[in-house]
Amino acid sequence: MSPVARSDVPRVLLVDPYMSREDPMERKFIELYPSLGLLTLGAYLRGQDVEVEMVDLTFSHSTKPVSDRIARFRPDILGVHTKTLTRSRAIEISGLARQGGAVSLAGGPDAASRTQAYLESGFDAVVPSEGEGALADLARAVHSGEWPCRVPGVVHREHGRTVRGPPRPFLRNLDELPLPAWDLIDMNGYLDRWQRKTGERRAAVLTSRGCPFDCSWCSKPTFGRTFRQQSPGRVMDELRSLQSRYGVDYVRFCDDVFGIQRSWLDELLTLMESEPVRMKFECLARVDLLKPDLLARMRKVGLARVYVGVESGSQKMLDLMNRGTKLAQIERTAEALRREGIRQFWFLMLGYPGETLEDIEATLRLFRRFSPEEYSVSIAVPVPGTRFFEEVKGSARAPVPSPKSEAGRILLFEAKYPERLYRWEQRRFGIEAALGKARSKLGDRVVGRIGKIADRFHERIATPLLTGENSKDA
Ligand code: B12
Ligand code: SF4
Repeated sequence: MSPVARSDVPRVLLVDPYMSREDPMERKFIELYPSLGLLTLGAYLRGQDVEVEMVDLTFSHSTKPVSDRIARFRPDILGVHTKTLTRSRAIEISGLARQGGAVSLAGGPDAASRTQAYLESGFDAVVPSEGEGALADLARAVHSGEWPCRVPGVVHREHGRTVRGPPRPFLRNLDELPLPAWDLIDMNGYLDRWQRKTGERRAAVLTSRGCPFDCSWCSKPTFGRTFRQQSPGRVMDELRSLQSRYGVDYVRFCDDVFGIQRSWLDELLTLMESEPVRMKFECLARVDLLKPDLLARMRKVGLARVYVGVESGSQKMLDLMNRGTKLAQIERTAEALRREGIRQFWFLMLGYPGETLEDIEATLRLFRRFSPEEYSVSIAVPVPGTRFFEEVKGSARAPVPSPKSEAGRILLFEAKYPERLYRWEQRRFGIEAALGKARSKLGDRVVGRIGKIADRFHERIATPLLTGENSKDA
């Protein structure tokens, strides 16, 4: 593009290409939050004298808001957040940037995993890791006409070649990041929607970046196994600000794993106990970290729901996945959550290599025993960059991303059983959940009998039919 200065300061237009109406999971779980990555990038850029605007397509039906904004704002850079689910839309938007004379830049998890593919599909550059410093430097370079050039943390295409800028170290102190620039988007649109659905004004907060654990199927392309966290005091500032500016009364802590360091969590809980920010909250946590005494304390300051990565009811499978958790810890946590009256949302996975019908049965038994209020059972998705992907890539089945594959509803590799078996097993969890809910009305005996009939149908009819095998296990 031509290096014509359009204003005194660089201009960056950020775009979230996610459209909720295309996401099957969203329709099911009604979880909508704006991208904290983009809002933090926006706030950081403002602090660096970069003019920034954002188009959030979450509630849109087309990409027209992007072309309209390019025409009006005339950005130097159009920066797109990427997830696998939104890849084709992101590529479409890079074309709009080209037409508008802006440098198209991709960042976020999908572009980090498939940097080369993004460059070959039309993006001028990719930031495959932490974005703040890289984007600010790139904006200055483009605005002053130095582009294309090597910028630390940026990969770009030049004369058909891929050129990598020098590596850029991660930000050392997350407390130095400004509060997310919530005013860049229709924050009240999200909050009003939540209020209509739940009666609460819900917002997302992030207290850390990265995760030091090493589950074999987990993709962590941007921050890898690094881990940094904000101080508890900084977290309290963000909560107070959300409450006073937007009337937020419920927060989702979006960290990969909340409260990895016990001393940090104790300090945050002490602050929450002593200060008047009274909010309900939810988080995703690991069963090995959620000790019962901790849960009781968290409940008192507002913990309402916990997402638990249970994954499997078979210790063999947990070990194969390198989860680092024990069945006993899952049981202890599920019991403690129930005792404290905290809702539990279980993540479960089917089809991981090595899993037999016996292992699936063990997962179903565990599910039956605790009847979590909410759950999601996905068919394992091999994401590039993970050990799981490496293990099954020779038998990959559907490389094209689609909402269904992303949401773990179709089988993407040659697993032990046919896809139809896993789809049926997913339904069995649905039946089990419905029976769990009906227990209070129908009573234990009736529910137990229906459960037995369903089990018999599964064993004698469904399994042989769907696997083509007669024995219970292979
Ligand atoms: C919180 C969260 C959510 C929240 C909020 C989503 C949202 N609006 O962003 C909820 C629960 C709604 C959610 C939903 C989904 N999520 Co989610 N989610 C996360 C989680 C745990 C944290 C995201 C986050 O805030 N990170 C912290 C910020 C600071 O990091 P960041 O977003 O990556 O941004 C930094 C860099 O990547 C970079 N960057 C990002 N964008 C850009 C753009 C430019 C131009 C530049 C230069 C840099 C840049 O700079 C940022 C700051 O340093 C991540 C896991 C993770 N650790 O990232 C999964 C994750 C992003 N989600 C994932 C998925 C699959 C989904 C869903 C598609 C699930 C589904 N429905 O099937 C939906 C999509 C919904 C949506 N709105 O996009 C995957 C994406 C994998 C992939 N390759 O696509 C992840 C990586 C989890 C995983 N390991 O599988 N999610
Ligand atoms: S699944 Fe969760 S605990 Fe495991 S590595 Fe990924 S983010 Fe960390």
